[in-house]
Amino acid sequence: MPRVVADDVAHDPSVVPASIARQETEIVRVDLETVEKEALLDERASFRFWTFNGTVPGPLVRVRVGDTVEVYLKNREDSWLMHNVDFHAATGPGGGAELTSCAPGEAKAFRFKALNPGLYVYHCAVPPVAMHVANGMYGMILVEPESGLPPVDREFYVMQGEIYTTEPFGSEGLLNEDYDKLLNERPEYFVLNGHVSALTDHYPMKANVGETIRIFFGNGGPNHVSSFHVIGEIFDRVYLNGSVTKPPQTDVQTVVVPAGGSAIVELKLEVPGRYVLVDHSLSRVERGLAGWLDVEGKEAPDIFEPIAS
Ligand SMILES: [Cu+2]
Repeated sequence: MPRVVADDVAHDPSVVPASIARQETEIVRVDLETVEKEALLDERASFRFWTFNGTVPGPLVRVRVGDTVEVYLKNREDSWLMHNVDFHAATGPGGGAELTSCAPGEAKAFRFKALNPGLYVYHCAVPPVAMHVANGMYGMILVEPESGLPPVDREFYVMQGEIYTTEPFGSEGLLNEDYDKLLNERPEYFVLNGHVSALTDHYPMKANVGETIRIFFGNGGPNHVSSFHVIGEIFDRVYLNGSVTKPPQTDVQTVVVPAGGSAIVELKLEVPGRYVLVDHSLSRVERGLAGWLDVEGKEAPDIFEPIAS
C-alpha cells in the first residue's frame, strides 16, 4: 500500500497580499525560513521538498518601487543542507545569495532597494542551484509601479516547476531526487504550485462571471520554458516577462514564460464553466501539470452555446 503522507507543500493560489495603496516608500521586512520536508507529490507518492516557508512556491512578496526590502533568512535547525536566496528584483551581486547563505540553524539578513518595478522570481542559489530550485526553492516578488496596477476583482499566484525523480512518473512511495535526470533536463513531473493536482483537486481557483481576474504567473523551472495557456479563455492583457512599465499586450492565446521569468495575465470572465491552466507543451499535462479555474454565474448563450447538428 502507498504510505500516507499528511504534509503538503501546495501554495493556495488565492493567497495574495493586498495591493499597495500608499504613495510614499517604506522599509518592508520579509521573513523567509528554509524548510525541508517530505510531502505529497501525488496521491501515490511523496518527495522530500526544499521550500521557503514550507510552501511551493514560497510566499508572494509585494512591495512598491523605491521600497527598501529587508530579507531575513533562517535555515531551520532540522535542514540537511545549506540554503540562501537570490532575489531577481535586487540590484547587487548574487541578488543577495552570498549574504544570506545559511547552514542549518543559521540566520542572515540583507537589504536591497527595489529600483525596478515588475514581477520577479526569487530562488535558492546554493550549488547545485538547479537542484535547490527543482526541489521547490522558488517564489516571486511583485514590485508595484508608483501608480500601482489597475484594480481587478481577484488575483491569483501560480508557479510552474519541474521535479526530477529516479522513479518514473506515477510511481508509489517516497521518490528519490535524480541528479542525472536533472543535468539532462528530463523531469518526471511538471507541476503548478508544488505537486500534482495542487491546483485541481486541492486548490482550484474560483471566480464569477463578470469578474476580471489577474494571474501572477512565474516559472521556477529550473530548466524548461513554459507556454502558459488557459484552455477556453483568451488573455485580454499580458504584461510580458512581468514588465509593468509598458502597456500590456492585448488579446493573447499563449504566453511564453522563460525559466526564472514571469508574466502577469488578466482575463475578463464571460462564460461559466471550468477552464484549465496548462503549459501548451501538452505532454507536460501527462506529467502532472494542470490547474482549474472554476467560473460560476449565468450562462451567456450570445457568446457560447450548443446548436442543433
Ligand atoms: Cu537551497
